[in-house]
Amino acid sequence: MNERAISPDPSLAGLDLEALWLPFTHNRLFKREPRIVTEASGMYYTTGDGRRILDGLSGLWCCNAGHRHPKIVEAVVRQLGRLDYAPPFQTMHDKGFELASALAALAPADLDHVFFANSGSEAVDTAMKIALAFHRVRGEANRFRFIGRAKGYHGVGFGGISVGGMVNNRKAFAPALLPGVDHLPHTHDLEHMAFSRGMPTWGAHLADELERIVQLHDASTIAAVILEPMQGSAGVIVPPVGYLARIREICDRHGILLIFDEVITGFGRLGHYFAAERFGVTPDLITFAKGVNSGMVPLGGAIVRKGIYEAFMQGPEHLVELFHGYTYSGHPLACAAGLAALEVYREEELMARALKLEPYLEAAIHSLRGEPHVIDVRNLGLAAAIELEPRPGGATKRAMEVFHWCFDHGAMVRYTGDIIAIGPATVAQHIEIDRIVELIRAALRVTP
Ligand code: PXG
Ligand code: PLP
Repeated sequence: MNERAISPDPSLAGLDLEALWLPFTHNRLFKREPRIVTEASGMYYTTGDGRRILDGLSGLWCCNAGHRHPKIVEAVVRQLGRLDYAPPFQTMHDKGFELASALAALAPADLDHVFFANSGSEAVDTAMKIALAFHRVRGEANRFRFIGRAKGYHGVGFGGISVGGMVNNRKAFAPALLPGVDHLPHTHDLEHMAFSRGMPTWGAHLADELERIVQLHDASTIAAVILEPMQGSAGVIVPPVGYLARIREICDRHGILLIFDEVITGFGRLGHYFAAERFGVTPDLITFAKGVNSGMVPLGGAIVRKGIYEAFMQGPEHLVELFHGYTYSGHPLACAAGLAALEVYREEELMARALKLEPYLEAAIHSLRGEPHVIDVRNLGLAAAIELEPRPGGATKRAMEVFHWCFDHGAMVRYTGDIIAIGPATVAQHIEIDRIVELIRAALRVTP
């Protein structure tokens, strides 16, 4: 065995860091300077050495009602006292049905059937498989292509990275990507939209690229378009006014399904249960995860239109209609947490609270315009990003240093490339938003 990394944090003395391979992390650098969280409550983490860290990212865009909301904790504990697990294949438990009904009631239009998975990545796999199988059961099996978008993030399954548009997530796996996938251009264009507040007014025409792609491949070969209504992972890229409606219109014209990947945009991030509602554009399938239960227990899934579900409910009744599912599809603890989270969102009016916080966050974050290195500030709902000029010869280093500085001084933010992103929980106070923004400002001023 090699020299082993040991935590320098005194309260975690002797904690061996070596065996764990961290996801999306520079492991060697991390293990030299670890950031280890041991507790959380509301808007704050506590580190192993007892420091309080203000959570500027709702976990990873998931703890939308804050950490360890007592009602959700209580529901999970109560569920654990009743039922730990029941197979979802050929049996099911009460909480799964209750949560599916609640989600169907919240989802727009006739999106009223829910298939459970455990993560956003599985939710995406599920939606893509439903889309393919849907066309097949209707006699259109030649519709096999998916259209994603540059800079898109749809998790890390082979389906998700194929339709995704993040180069680093794809290049090592190129030989195994799905065939027949094409990509729309992204809508990130600083020349035309830098420092936009909310939705940029430029860029709706970029949706017309879909028409060109359809003409290239022929509509009869295309199963679905999958998009994040607002791109989260790539650094909060907000859709231009009118863009999503045009995408919807082109899909309709050609019988192509539209999937909104709402893993980040759902459950309060944009002040609604679904971004579809905020943008007034109804997709055929919605993927969700993260905020559905405020990040408490892994849960994801796909919500589909009535007609999609019904297309499968043909043929002999003793046959399985869709050969897909997970051991933990709709785990009882995850569903109990989901039901409680939905109750918290409703009782505490957290969607309205998010909408009310939005202008405050917008003003605060745009006050960073003019600070060193800042080339763009953008925001929508409770999501915002600051894009930095990359350091010559050291792309991403500036943002990484800002991230580290903020953590060391008491706030968790996110960086991706040279972009700092924040996504506070719906329960954030003004003073907490101020604190996050002031720490970013201070970090920018000391970062070369
Ligand atoms: N779709 C979208 C739109 C996402 O944002 C996934 C799918 C995958 O979900 P899972 O649960 O499999 O991770 C995501 C996840 C970030 C960040 O900081 C974003 C995500 C995950 C981790 C970090 O940008 N999004
Ligand atoms: N691999 C093996 C060997 C399995 O038996 C199973 C499920 O039974 C899986 C993978 C899939 O696991 P999950 O259903 O948790 O996605």
